[in-house]
Amino acid sequence: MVKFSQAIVKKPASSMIRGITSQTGVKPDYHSAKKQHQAYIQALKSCGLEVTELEAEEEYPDSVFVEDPAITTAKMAVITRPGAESRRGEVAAIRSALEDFFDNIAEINSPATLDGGDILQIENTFFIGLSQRTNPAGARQLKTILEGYGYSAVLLEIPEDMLHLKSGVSYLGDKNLLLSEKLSDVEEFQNFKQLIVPDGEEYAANSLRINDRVLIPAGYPQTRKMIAELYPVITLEIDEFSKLDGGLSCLSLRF
Ligand code: CIR
Repeated sequence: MVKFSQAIVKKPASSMIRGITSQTGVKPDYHSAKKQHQAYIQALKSCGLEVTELEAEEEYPDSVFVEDPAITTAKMAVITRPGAESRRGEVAAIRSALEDFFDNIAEINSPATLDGGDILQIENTFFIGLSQRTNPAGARQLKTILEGYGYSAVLLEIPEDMLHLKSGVSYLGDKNLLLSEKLSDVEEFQNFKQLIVPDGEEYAANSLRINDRVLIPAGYPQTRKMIAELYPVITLEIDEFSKLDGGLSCLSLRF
């Protein structure tokens, strides 16, 4: 399992109440989101990470989801071109933050689009989800970049009702793949031990292994039990971010 020592997060902006969401009639509460975000940072620290906390960017309501404008690996970082137009400008602040840590920074260029939420790293292989946000040109550009650094990359179609690949699957390490039933038939996922999240707990498929622990969202007891049999877990309240279709992985870049 890849070991992490650093994380980058960004404070939620009060404009997050206007963030993109597929859900009707829900709006996050900014004050509660700030508390949940602080607890998230504490959890990252308890996993041994040094956390760089970027200032909020009011101009970009979804900018708390720092996973989407970049991809970080042990060898280099990639600045993406987010699929949602309202999020394209998020890359500038992320780039300058990453320059403090990475000598090699590549970028995805127009007409390609790609969101970091579609990228699942399993050891030296990167699975790239083709989604509403990541187009084939984006996936191909990333594949070429990654192969240039000795990684392999595999492109996958994801179901239309899934925002990102990682909305439906997380790698827990030791060949354990936590995933939604909807992704269980994917050919490339057959060589893993599949832990399928039960009906009604699909959101918990976005859990996050960091070093020795697994962060999981609160409110999904069956998934929690399944994971707790394998790893120490940290349960986090994250519902203000789930109202914007975001999960635990979306809130940080880890490397
Ligand atoms: C969006 O629709 O772009 C945000 N509201 C949520 C992004 C979640 N990010 C992720 O899954 N990596």
